[in-house]
Parts: sequence; structure tokens; C-alpha cells
Amino acid sequence: MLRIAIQAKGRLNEESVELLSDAGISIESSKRKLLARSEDFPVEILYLRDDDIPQAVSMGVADVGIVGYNEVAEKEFDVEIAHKLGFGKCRISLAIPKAEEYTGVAYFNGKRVATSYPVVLSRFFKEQKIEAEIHEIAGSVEIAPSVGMADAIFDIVSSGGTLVTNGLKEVEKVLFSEAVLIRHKGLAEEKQQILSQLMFRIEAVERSRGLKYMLLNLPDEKLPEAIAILPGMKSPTVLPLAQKGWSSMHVVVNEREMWSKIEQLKAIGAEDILVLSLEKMIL
Ligand code: PRT
Ligand code: ZN
Repeated sequence: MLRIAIQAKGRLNEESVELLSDAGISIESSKRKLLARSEDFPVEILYLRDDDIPQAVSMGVADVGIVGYNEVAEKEFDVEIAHKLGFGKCRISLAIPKAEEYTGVAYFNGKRVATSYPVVLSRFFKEQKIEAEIHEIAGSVEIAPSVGMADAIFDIVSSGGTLVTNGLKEVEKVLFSEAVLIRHKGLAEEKQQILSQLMFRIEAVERSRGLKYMLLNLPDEKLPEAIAILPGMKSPTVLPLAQKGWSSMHVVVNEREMWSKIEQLKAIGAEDILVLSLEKMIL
């Protein structure tokens, strides 16, 4: 049994649940408790606040966890990053009132900076040899400058909308973050095996993202040209049609180039083009 900690509610919850569900691990949301057992895979889901996930994994209360890299960097617990998951992307940045002139990182010497990420910030200031006052506050960091509590802030930014609303501008992007799968160091053999199975499934789901499965019919003599347009994974699958002189071709294509490929294929005489979604890709 492998115990996976995910965020109970918040920005990472939905995508964490969806990733596990795409990997064949379904948890009944109506029966959601602190701890839930998956019916179809030997895992348990532990719902926690994101702040508590790195510690839970370092202590072995959970074997693995899905959490923002920003929390891992701030909490400094001894965990291993097993995989980057590509969602929950954001950065932790320094921001100052927009009317201020920014001359470079030395600007922060002697300034008061409000943040919920004091560890990451003091590490940055130390590297940059900046002497500043760090004020740790738990929430609503973005209002600190306007109420006179701080000269600047160090906070999470994604679209930048919150900074603009609060009359601030982003001047230094210090740490880039996304959701990561972290693991306890020294997992028992049985748990490692379940984790490898889980990783195999997650990678199959990730590989299929942005890919489509395309089927089309075309005259046999056009096959070499069509294969040059759509090389496929190894090479395309080609099957004869009941109608003599015609074949059906099946191939995996990237969604980004799908329309241009369809136009090129139509131009050489392809017909009956079907595009299907691809769920998993096992190599
Ligand atoms: O209750 P719990 O402690 O579990 O949740 P939480 O409130 O601490 O965290 P939550 O759910 O807000 O965020 C969880 C994780 O999502 C963070 O640790 C980040 O890894 C990631 N993430 C991604 C973000 C954002 N994007 C984000 N935009 N976390 C917070 N924000 C905030 C940001 O602080 C800003 O105030 O959203 C606001 C809007 O951002 P803009 O730039 O889009 O306006
Ligand atoms: Zn939190």
C-alpha cells in the first residue's frame, strides 16, 4: 500500500485528483474523508493542507505527495523530487509600488519586505548580498505596501493580475514553481514497486497529452507521399481497404500540427479523415 498526500482543497486539488484518475486511481469524492482508499490500485489518498505535505512525506506519514515546488523549497524538509508534473505553474517574485524607480536588486538594501516565503527570500538576499528586513505574514501579502507595513513584497505570481490590482510591479522573478511529485527517502521495497507502477502510468498519461490518433483513406499509389507527411511513431500502420487500390492509414499526430497535416493529406487525395483523442501511450 502506497500513501499519497494531496492538497485537500485549493488550486492543486483538482488537477492532482484528475492526474490520479487518468492513471487509473479513482477515489469517490462523495465519500471523501481525511484518508481514502482507492478501489482499483493499492494506494491510499491522504488529504492535507499544501503547507503540511513536505513534512508529512519527510516523516513517512505519507510515502509520496503532490505539492507546489515553492512549498518544498520553503520548508526545506528532506524529500526527493521524483517527477515534475507540469501544472500549478507560478513564480515567487519581488514586487514594489509601481511608481517607484527600480534600479536593480540593490534597491532592496534597507527595505522592509513582506512575504509568506521567508526562507526562500533570505536565501536569495544572502546570495545577492542584500541587507533587508524580512517580515513574515501569513496571508494578503499584496496589501502590505499600501497599508504601510512594508516597502515591497515577495509573493506568488501567476497572471500578475493581483499585483496590478494592488498598484505593484514585479521586478525580480526569484523562484519558478510547478506541482511536483515528492517521495519519502528510503521507501520500502513493496512501496517502491507500487510507485514505479504509478510512475509508468503517469508517464503514459503525460506522453499522450497534445497527441491525436488520425485515420484516413487514400489510393495506394499515394502511400509513399502520405508516409513522408506523417512519419508516425515507428512508421504508420497501413491496412488494405475492401475497395481495391485503396488503403487506410493510422498514425499518431501532434495536435499543434494536425490541421496543417490534414491540409497536406487532402491535397494528395486523402479522404474520410478521422481524428480521435488519445488517452494513454505506452511505448
Ligand atoms: O489550504 P492550503 O494551505 O492547502 O492552500 P493555500 O491557500 O496555501 O494554497 P493555494 O491553494 O492558493 O495554492 C496552492 C499552490 O498552487 C501554491 O503553493 C502554488 O504552488 C500554486 N499556485 C499556482 C498558486 C498560484 N498559481 C497563484 N496564483 N498559488 C497561489 N497563487 C495566488 C498568488 O499568491 C496571488 O495572490 O493567487 C493570487 C493570484 O495570482 P495572479 O498573479 O494570477 O493574480
Ligand atoms: Zn497553504
